[in-house]
Amino acid sequence: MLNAAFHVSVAHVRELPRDSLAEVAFAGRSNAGKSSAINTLCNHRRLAFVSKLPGRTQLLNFFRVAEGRYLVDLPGYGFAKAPKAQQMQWQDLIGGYLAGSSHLRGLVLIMDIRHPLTELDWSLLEWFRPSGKPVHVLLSKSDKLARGPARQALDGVRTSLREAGFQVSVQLFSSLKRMGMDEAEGVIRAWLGVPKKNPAEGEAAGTKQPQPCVKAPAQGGEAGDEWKQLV
Ligand SMILES: Nc1nc2c(ncn2[C@@H]2O[C@H](COP(=O)(O)OP(=O)(O)OP(=O)(O)O)[C@@H](O)[C@H]2O)c(=O)[nH]1
Ligand SMILES: [Mg+2]
Repeated sequence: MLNAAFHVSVAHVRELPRDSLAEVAFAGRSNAGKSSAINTLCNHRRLAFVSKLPGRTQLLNFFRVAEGRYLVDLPGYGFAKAPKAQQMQWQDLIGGYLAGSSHLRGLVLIMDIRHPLTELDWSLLEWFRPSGKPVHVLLSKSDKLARGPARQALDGVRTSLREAGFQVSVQLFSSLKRMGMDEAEGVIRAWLGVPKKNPAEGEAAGTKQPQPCVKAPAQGGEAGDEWKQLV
């Protein structure tokens, strides 16, 4: 289990935490279970906002795991019902962050096990590949499939990624059943450089109350421009 506290919500890449040393981002289609995975890995019911309705996470939400070490909950992509302008803005924000953050150590890509490797997932993987940063896939909602079909889906995704030339690790995960926790936590800790028995964790978790959500400034179309400046 990771100990984390909410740190800040960010609407523009220029507002990223200044003390950051290492970040692990959670990306994936809208409703895939990103926020749920963060809550589960941090053993917290409402750290990140979860919703039955897609498009719930609209900002970059930073959760502090240790001094200068963050998990980043990204807005989901592919939420067709969102207005076009908003979709573009989210893409700019996600793309700007993923391309521009020098502290990003790795990407956790969440895919619903029943709908893995959609076109948008492939686009993200292709787009992120030149960064050379590692990707770890969580096949979420694995509780929705019986053991055999889940295993088949896992093998299928691994094979497809390998055949496409991606060196990406893949695992089964369920927030509902708390399945796959240790493996995911191990990957994230290694990327963040936060070993399991880290004395700094006590400070990050228990003693400090999560801060209230920082009100985001009115969102314009500037995130894309910020990205261009950064890349
Ligand atoms: N059965 C099952 N449902 C899950 C699991 N993880 C998430 N869900 C459900 O899926 C829905 C979406 O979960 P979220 O965690 O909000 O998804 P998200 O990827 O953060 O969504 P956006 O912020 O909209 O991009 C919610 O109704 C969750 O309860 C899981 O492991 N098993
Ligand atoms: Mg979310």
